[in-house]
Amino acid sequence: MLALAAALVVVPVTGTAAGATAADVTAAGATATGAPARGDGTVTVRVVEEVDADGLYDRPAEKGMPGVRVTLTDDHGTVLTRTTDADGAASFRPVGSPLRGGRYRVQAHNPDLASLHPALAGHGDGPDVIRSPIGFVDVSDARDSTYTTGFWAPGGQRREHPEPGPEGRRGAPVQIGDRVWFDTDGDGVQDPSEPPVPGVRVTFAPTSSGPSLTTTTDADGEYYVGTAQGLRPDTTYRVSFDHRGVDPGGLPGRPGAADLTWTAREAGSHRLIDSDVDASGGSTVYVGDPGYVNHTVDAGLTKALRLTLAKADAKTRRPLAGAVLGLWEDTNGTPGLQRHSPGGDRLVGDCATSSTGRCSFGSLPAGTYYLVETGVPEGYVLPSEPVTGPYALTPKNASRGTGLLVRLDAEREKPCGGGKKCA
Ligand SMILES: [Ca+2]
Ligand SMILES: [Ca+2]
Ligand SMILES: [Ca+2]
Ligand SMILES: [Ca+2]
Repeated sequence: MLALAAALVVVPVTGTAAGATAADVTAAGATATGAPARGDGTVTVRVVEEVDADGLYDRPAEKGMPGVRVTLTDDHGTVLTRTTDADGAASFRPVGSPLRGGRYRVQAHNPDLASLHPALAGHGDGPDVIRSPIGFVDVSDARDSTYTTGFWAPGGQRREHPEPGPEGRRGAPVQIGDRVWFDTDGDGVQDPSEPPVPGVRVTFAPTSSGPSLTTTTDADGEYYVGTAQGLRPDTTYRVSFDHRGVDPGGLPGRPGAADLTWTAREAGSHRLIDSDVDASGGSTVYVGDPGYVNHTVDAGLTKALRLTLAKADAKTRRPLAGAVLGLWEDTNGTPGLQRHSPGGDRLVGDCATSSTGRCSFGSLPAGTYYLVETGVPEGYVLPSEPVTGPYALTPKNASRGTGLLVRLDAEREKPCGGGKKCA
């Protein structure tokens, strides 16, 4: 039965990826010069039961956790699943599997949500440093990678002589993390090949009173703030991310520093791999009881998008100045534009066309937008349906030059009988 449990399980998500064979992988890996690429190395995931909450796997006192489900996911959403062995280890060899790309997302799934928390993450890169239950590995070019993660029971409820309840947990440390990344495709999700962003300042300011705590994301884009840094349990913090110290030169597409913006918030259904910050890089986080560990507070940077509107006279095609439009972002999860408040979509702002007939909205995250005409120049009429859209903005269609260009026509007022204007 153990052999069966540890067997490779392929969960097909896309037909092409799941249908691929070892031969396909080899063919795709061949380089233009004919020299074969070296393929992926091995990913080893170790899952340990933390005891002393120091962020390190301390053998032999701390044991590996057998029977934990571990998954490896590629950019296409193809997933390989394994179960940890008696030592708490699971090993993946992506070569010959449907996985593609060399950079993968690792997840160890909590086997006992009722009593286990993610273990506190340690700092640094050593193989015995415990990291978040979800993370990222690069095994391209035959690099091997060992990823150590774990779980713990604050207060030792699962140990031989437990001190259950608040007494046992008093003084247990707390920790919040964990990642800033570059959302290349602007979808708000941490895809396996999207790179981390080091150098982002993260500040925790209590909403009541007390000092602020500041840290900076490391080479893996990760940050952790915990008891050792002064984080307090049962406290609400305003968390702000500041990307002004980031060198954007190494990011995909080499965006200018002014082109960086925060990506869509709370996209998808998976809090461990979404972005949690609003347009200004802020989020509110409640730190719970002693022992509380939350590694889901992430922030995605992306290249700012632009929408440009070009307004012209319907008949003469001449650019028209003085038209006023509002831009709305579809943020409420309900298809279509809802302008009521509360619960409606978000008004981004207004713009008025200049003598070129154009006006632009910049610094936009990827998403779905609507335009609403609210004013027309003298001699023109508002259209009977002032809302146009939806316009889907993506890094592909809206990151260069004018961004997504929307052309709208304006109709002149119809003269009433006898060549006079209607009253
Ligand atoms: Ca430890
Ligand atoms: Ca993404
Ligand atoms: Ca998150
Ligand atoms: Ca909506």
